[in-house]
Amino acid sequence: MWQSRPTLNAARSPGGTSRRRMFTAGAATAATLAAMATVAIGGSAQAALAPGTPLKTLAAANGNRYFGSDMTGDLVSNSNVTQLQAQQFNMLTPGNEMKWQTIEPNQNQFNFGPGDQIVQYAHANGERYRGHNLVWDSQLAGWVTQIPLNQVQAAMENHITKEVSHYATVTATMPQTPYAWDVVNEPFQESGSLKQDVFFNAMGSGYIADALRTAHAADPNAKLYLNDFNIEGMNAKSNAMFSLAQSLLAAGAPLNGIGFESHFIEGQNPSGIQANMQRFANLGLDVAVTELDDRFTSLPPSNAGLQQQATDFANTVKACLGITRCVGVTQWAIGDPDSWVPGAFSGQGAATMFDQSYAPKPAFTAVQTALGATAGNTVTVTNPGARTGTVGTATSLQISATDSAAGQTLTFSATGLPAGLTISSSGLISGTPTTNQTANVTVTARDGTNASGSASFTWTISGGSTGGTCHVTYTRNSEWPGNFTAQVVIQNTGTSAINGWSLTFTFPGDQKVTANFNGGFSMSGENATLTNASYNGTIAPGSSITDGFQGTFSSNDASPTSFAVNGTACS
Ligand code: 9MR
Repeated sequence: MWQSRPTLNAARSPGGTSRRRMFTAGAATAATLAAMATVAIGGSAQAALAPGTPLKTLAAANGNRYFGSDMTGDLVSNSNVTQLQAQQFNMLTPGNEMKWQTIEPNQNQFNFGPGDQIVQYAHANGERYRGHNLVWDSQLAGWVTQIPLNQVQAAMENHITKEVSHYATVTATMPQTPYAWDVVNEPFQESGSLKQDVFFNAMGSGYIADALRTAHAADPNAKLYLNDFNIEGMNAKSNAMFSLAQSLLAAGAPLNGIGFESHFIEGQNPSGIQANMQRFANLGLDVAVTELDDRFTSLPPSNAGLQQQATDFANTVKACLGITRCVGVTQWAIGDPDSWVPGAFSGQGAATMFDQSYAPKPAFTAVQTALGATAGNTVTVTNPGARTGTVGTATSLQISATDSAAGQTLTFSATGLPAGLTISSSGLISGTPTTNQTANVTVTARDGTNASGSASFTWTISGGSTGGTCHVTYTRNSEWPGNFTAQVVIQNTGTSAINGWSLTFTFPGDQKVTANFNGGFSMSGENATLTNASYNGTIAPGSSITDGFQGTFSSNDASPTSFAVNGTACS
């Protein structure tokens, strides 16, 4: 059984428990070493690289997801570690360098150097990064708890604005903007009550919406997350997070995702991770596994224990793969030597996919298998054919599928659904379309062995406002090998409100949208469609909204020049 960890916070040293960074020789087996490339570094042979297809490649091929790791400044110059990191992972989370204690140690004195170093590492290796974190009761600068309570809101807003603006501005030394921010970290007690920290004491529960709005104003392109541990299964704490997410969305707060940290104990994964994460996804939120590890409570691990750890890792990754809106998985370390666990839980550890010598454990192979392999089963999705719908009229469609193997439970997901529609894990698409568009929908059904099948069809929605005239400004704002981000500003130059928008344009070359930071998207050849999210669909006459997206390209990076909103060409 999973045991809750009410002592996790107490066991941490907020001042920064030092992480063990020892490099011990020779823990890899002869068989493992034979299968691995050995790389000469600084004159010594180091088994630094893992065999087979890298996790990041498998994750990208599996619904365009990422596979990430954390990274700390002391590791950036350690090529033994960075080679493995860059080989396997393509999303970074700074372990400590963007926390309040580091960024603003004294009021209004900002220290961005350590965080910038992590971003530069990410950029140099073609990786994106998640900003971690803006508001947390731990690793908080001491002065925040000493100023009068009536000054805390201004201090929090100033901290968020300065930090988020710094990282949202691309410069020669700050080459890349973040994919996401953990805006509020670990707000809950195990009971599901909000922690009575300085932010709660100053502002009540409203500090969370205020923090999200402040971050959104400073960087409208970053996905904004709440992040917590022990919310992976259904329990009082995850129920509280679910209620909070619902009320924030109802209030129009710019919340885009929930991070499920996933600090597990070997053999004690909670049940129901996928169903729990799916209910958040059904709210229209992204979900992510943000800090995965699976620790042994006594060392060294037995072979049976390593097999169980492999099952734990694979099951967590499969839970993510079963959810369309699960954007990726991050392991909280690169390997066991740089894990936080031994520093926080004496005598415990071995919590990652790579051992004390950075050689892959069974968990690594199991995750590779979960990400890519099938057991030979064939899943066939029945194509419902081209469909039509009307803005404002509720609709539903049950997708059906068959599996060549008996006894498999199929989990459904979809990409490119018309705005306003969602799919349940049992394949029921339902909702009320919000905007005119021709959506290119792909429905996927996946079984317990990770075998999957898909069907694609168009869904044409009409009957909505065509929104009048519009003006679109397109700015390509960052680029790294094969990837770019761009900003689009849609201005309503007409006299009636646009209620729900679908922005269409054609790339001049081989470019693809891979993520819309504030809404949905679909691609058909070079034709791109961006659609609104729940919170940015209305554009009053004379006003505008700003959206951004990430894309890939292979050679032609020219920007599109013609745009249409809800089918009407813009100036
Ligand atoms: O990995 C971080 C470690 O180096 C620090 O000592 C520790 C202090 O609390 O924080 C670690 O990361 C935490 C993360 O920021 C939030 N979730 C729990 C992580 C492990 O404590």
